Amino acid sequence: MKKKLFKKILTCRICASSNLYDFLFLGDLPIPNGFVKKVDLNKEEERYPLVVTFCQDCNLVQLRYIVDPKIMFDNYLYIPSSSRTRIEHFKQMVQEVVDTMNLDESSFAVDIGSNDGSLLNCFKNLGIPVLGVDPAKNLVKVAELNGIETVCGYYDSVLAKKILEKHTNASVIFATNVVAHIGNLYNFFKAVDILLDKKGIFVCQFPYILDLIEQNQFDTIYHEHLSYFGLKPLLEMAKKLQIEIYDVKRNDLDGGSLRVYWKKKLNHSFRIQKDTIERLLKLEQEKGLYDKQTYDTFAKRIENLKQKTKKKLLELKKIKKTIVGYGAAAKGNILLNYFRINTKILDYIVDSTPYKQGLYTPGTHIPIYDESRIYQTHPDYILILAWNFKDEIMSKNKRFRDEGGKFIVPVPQFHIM
Ligand code: DWN
Repeated sequence: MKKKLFKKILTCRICASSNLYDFLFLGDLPIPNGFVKKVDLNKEEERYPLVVTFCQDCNLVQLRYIVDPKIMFDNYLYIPSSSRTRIEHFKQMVQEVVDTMNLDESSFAVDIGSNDGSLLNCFKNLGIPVLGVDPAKNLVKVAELNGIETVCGYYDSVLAKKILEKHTNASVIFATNVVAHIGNLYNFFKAVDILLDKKGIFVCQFPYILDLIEQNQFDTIYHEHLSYFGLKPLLEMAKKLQIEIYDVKRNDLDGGSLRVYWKKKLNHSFRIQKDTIERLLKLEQEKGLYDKQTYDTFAKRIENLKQKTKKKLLELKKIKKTIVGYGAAAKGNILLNYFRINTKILDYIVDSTPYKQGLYTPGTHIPIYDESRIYQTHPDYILILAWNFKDEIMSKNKRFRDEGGKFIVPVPQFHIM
């Protein structure tokens, strides 16, 4: 019998409550980074249910069905260095931490989910020793070629102890766009505590649920992201940990992210920013993040967005306009599958990631080319699937607009520019 590659959760990942309320079903979809080779186009792709549930006790929004991480992360095609905006963001984030912590050659920076080493490279350029941790074997090789020492594996207490056999405790640990991917949060945070120096800090950043809901960012909901965090459930979890949150900051990356700063509970060198934390909790409450009705309304808005977008794209096709996609992002693949957009609507997608070029999008089988193809075929419209980088994409393709082309941004609303 075929092994089951996903499991259903019955209780909340943070508070163990079974008081879960399912509010959104995006379909049985292939994994969002499961790009397909030409030779495999006729093979049936594995599909997994994408159901989102809301814990009515601690208010964590999370996926109902969990896909085996090995299927998603052992070989990974996404790299952060494909966007200048993201690299710039990393540089600023690292500089801020280096300055506030007075880090130098005697410090030690660790990045969990270090991918191709892009973030650690910012530390390395400042002469600060680094170590990456990532489960993707292909990307660990890339990082090592970039001169970033990287341990291949899923970060947990066992791995943290193994790292300590060879390295000192970390002055700073980063996890950007990682905690949402973690199934066993308690084990993960315990592992952070194990590796962290007693004066060190842990910085995690993830797309913020408040922005997700307000900006209709339904396409950032996919199998890789098991949790969609607000501050409240994180504070709930922190009660059971040896580390605690001392500050939080919102920023614009990925359509709106929350950066959370942690320290050991016994470390009194940082003041807990109580007012900032209280203010954000109040905002979450006011915006209805602790109320299941907010999520029901969101689900209805997404269904409307689907109908409206599909209608507008079909109208353009009816008058013989050519449309292509920009950015074979994971989120793009969710949008394409949920909206049922295939090669009848999009001729192709361009993407700057060399590993994605020559492949086809999961489920919808749209071919992926490098960005120069736009100027070979001159489409009428570009649908920006990587809408989080719309400014970067539009500014580097000024020529496309100058030549009469138009951009379509699908989120938060279908919008032609
Ligand atoms: O957490 C996650 C985030 C950070 O990255 C993941 N689980 C997976 C991944 O999600 P994504 O694929 O939706 O990420 P991005 O960074 O929004 O993807 C942008 C895509 O667009 C990349 O494939 C690169 C591409 N791109 C491009 O072709 N030209 C991007 C820019 C800015 C460009 O100019």
